[in-house]
Amino acid sequence: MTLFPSLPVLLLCVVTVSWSETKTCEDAQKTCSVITCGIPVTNGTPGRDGRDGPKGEKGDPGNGLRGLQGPPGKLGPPGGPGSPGGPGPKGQKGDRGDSLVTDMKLATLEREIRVLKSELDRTKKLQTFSLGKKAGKKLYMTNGEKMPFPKVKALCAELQATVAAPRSAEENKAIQDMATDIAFLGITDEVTEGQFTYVTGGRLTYSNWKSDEPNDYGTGEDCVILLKDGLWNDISCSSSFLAICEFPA
Ligand SMILES: [Ca+2]
Ligand SMILES: [Ca+2]
Repeated sequence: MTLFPSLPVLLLCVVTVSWSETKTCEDAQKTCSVITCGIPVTNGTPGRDGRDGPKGEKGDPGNGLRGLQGPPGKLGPPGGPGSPGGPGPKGQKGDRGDSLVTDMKLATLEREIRVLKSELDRTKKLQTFSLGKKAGKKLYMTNGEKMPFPKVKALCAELQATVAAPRSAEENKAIQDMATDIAFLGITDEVTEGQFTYVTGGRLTYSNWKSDEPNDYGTGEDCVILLKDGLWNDISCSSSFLAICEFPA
């Protein structure tokens, strides 16, 4: 009884399908609630493409040729100041600064050099003299030259010596022994006539005048010579006689 009322619908549905094969199953289902659409028909048009799947993992680097190196990039911003470097190596010792002590030492050296130079100069001049005669603490030397008394004084002064002036018989004998000729003595009365003194100053402590001398003969005689016999005579200072100098020994 239940199948009967639906039979006309079923039949109608079969007829409808057979009559129009182009009818879609969907359409059939709208009208046929019982019959399934299992009847094979021609394939339909492909459906729309599905949505993109999730991103895959990064692949391994390819083995192809590397591209050409691109141009250098823009200059980057200047970096910040670096940390301070370590201490450098120790420098060489500098010159000595100008100090008062250095200046004083330099002045002392210069003074000593001047003294040495003077001593050397004096030694050279002494070498021109013949070997002198020593009496007590005095050394008498001569260069064998004859000259006026002013020149004798100057020569001895240049040698830092004085004109020979005996203050005792011993010294008088020493000068006499070395004198090769009549020589000037370092004695005059140029300051006060008749009052003989040493050129270096002071009244005579010893004299050995020849008889009748000094006589200040002629226009005047203010210098003294030692004769070959050791006696003294006053004579003109402008006359030339042997130069004998006296050095402290
Ligand atoms: Ca005189
Ligand atoms: Ca005289």
